[in-house]
Amino acid sequence: MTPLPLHDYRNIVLLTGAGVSAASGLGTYRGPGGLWEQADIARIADARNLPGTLPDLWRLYSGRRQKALDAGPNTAHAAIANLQKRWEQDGSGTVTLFTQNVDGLHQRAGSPEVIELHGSAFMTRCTRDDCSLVPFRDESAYEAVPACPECGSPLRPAVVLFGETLAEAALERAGHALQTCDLFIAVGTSGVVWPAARFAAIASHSGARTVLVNLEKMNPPDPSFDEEYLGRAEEILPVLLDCPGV
Ligand code: BJW
Ligand code: ZN
Repeated sequence: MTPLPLHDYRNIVLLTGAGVSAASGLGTYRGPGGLWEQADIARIADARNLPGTLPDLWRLYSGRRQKALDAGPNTAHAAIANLQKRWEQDGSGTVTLFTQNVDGLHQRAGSPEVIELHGSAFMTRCTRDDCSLVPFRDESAYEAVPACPECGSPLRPAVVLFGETLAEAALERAGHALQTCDLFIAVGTSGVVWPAARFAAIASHSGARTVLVNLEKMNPPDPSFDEEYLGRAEEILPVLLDCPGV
């Protein structure tokens, strides 16, 4: 395997999923041992079951906060951060990083900008959409559903559940970045969750070279990818992104 000819490209877009954090000890969602295998998780992850699922949602996220805090970024996160910083310094073009992960590990690896499509496990917000409470950074583990200090409604983790729309700003950023990129790299994602599942198709339609780095082939296959590197992101990315020392 040789590094990608990164200097041939001006605008690079990266999309990451749970597979980039696998080497940090955080489980993926799907596949053997994945979070999805746990009983009831599909019900908890669906916004249509709120507010009844809030106690379970907090139990789940209190545990996931602790696991993510105990974990550290791996060489996949480091290689991406390294690329972003190199590009920032020499003005070669743009590198825009979108992640579906909520674990904060890209930030802890030093990525200067991370667009969190599915929110953050470390942000808490009010369940009442018109409440004045500003979502806040929160590492707490809760044993009972906490109440909003502004309006008394229940609080919830600021993550995007099934049936909820992604933040408008993130979607706009994605629309622009995907239409103007000339290299698109998806890493560690099963590619089944929308709207991120469509990113490769949009980038390909815009004329970008599209690359998948994943442990296994997508199922069903996504014909939008020009090439695939099958294996561990933490081993492949330092080579592909040409930062072997990370
Ligand atoms: C490695 C590795 C290593 C391992 N190296 N690789 C029908 C058709 C189309 C769309 C829909 C539909 N019905 C409903 C929808 C919409 C729905 C959706 O997509 N559903 C599909 C499942 C069908 N999407 C939504 O609801 C989204 N909102 C939306 O679309 O709004 C508009 C709308 C609303 C309503 C109806 C229609 C439209 C919101 C999606 C929110 C997703 N939220 C979650 C978190 C839930 C809470 C929680 O538990 O945290 O986000 S779900 C979960 O999946 C999480 C992830 O970010 C997301 C993506 O998973 P990811 O990252 O791809 O992980 P995995 O585990 O799936 O894959 C990991 C991969 O890594 C594997 O392939 C491994 O092989 C690999 N790997 N180790 C490299 N070392
Ligand atoms: Zn409130």
